[in-house]
Amino acid sequence: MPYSLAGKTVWVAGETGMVGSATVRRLDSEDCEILSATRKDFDLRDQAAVNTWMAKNKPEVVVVAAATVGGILANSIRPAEFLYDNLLIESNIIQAAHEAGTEKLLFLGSACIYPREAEQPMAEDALLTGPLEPTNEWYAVAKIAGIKLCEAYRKQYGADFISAQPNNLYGPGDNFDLHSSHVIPALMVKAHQAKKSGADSMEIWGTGSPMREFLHVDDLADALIHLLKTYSGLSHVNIGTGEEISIKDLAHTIARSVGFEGELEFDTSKPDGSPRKLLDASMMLELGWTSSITLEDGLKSSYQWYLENVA
Ligand code: GFB
Repeated sequence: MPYSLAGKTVWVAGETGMVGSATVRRLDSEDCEILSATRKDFDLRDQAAVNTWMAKNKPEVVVVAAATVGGILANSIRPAEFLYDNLLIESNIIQAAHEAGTEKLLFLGSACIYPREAEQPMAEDALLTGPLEPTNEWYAVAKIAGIKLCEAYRKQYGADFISAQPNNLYGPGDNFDLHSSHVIPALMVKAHQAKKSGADSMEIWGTGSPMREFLHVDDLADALIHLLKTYSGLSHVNIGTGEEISIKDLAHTIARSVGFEGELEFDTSKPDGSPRKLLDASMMLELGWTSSITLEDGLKSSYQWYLENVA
């Protein structure tokens, strides 16, 4: 049976992050009441604090969009934080939601949960069929634990807890810090700075050959609301666009849209990470959802957001 959000209290954990804020924006057009609790109110790694807030506010719907996240470099140099923070955040929220009688919970995973050598495109059942990509295995292990928590609470307690795996995200609210960002914001900053300084070249990490699938965060938010309303099952669900691009082509596209005309220099001492991670989004398609924001349009509006809010 479809689930109605009408009149429900909804808490998006991580509401100030890129995914959380997009989800809150999307929820504005639903007939529900959005509850708010941010980092200033309490630390999601503190089980007692999460329990207290949940017991008091009793959200009927919870979206777990809070996480310690970052790009390939941040994942490799901060493995303890990526594993510890994420294990605590997801465990605390899921347990507290169970105790508070939350009707529906949606946990956000990541495409890096799948094995490095998984057959492409990667379907949901590729989970735990092989070794992970080493550059982000810590984050992936935490996200796999979150998916399994939802499955376990569903099996043991009959809780309607589901999970979704989006591919590489970008959009308004992204992190543009070169040490911790993902590739799209990083290349926007690099192209922008190279253009401004009149540099001859900009640096791209790795060989440029890895393939990536990028999903605009507003598409993700729309998919999450669709899932909340239409899905109740044990399996996690992939969310992607079905389109992929090499890092080299992405770098050319970003340089063009920013207006940088110099050379691209590939620093092959930096890691490539996963060679390819295209999601099989058939389950979402069967549920009646497809993405609508093209990479070209998404890059344009994200660069505009960067110019207006960060640069
Ligand atoms: O987006 P990204 O950091 O993460 O890197 P992953 C994607 C690709 O872009 C890699 C290359 O091949 C990078 O080497 N790249 C080129 C750059 N230049 C740059 C640059 O200046 N900055 C960055 N960051 N990359 C992430 C995981 O893996 O995937 C996350 O780290 C998450 O945990 C996410 O799971 C979905 O796509 O490699």
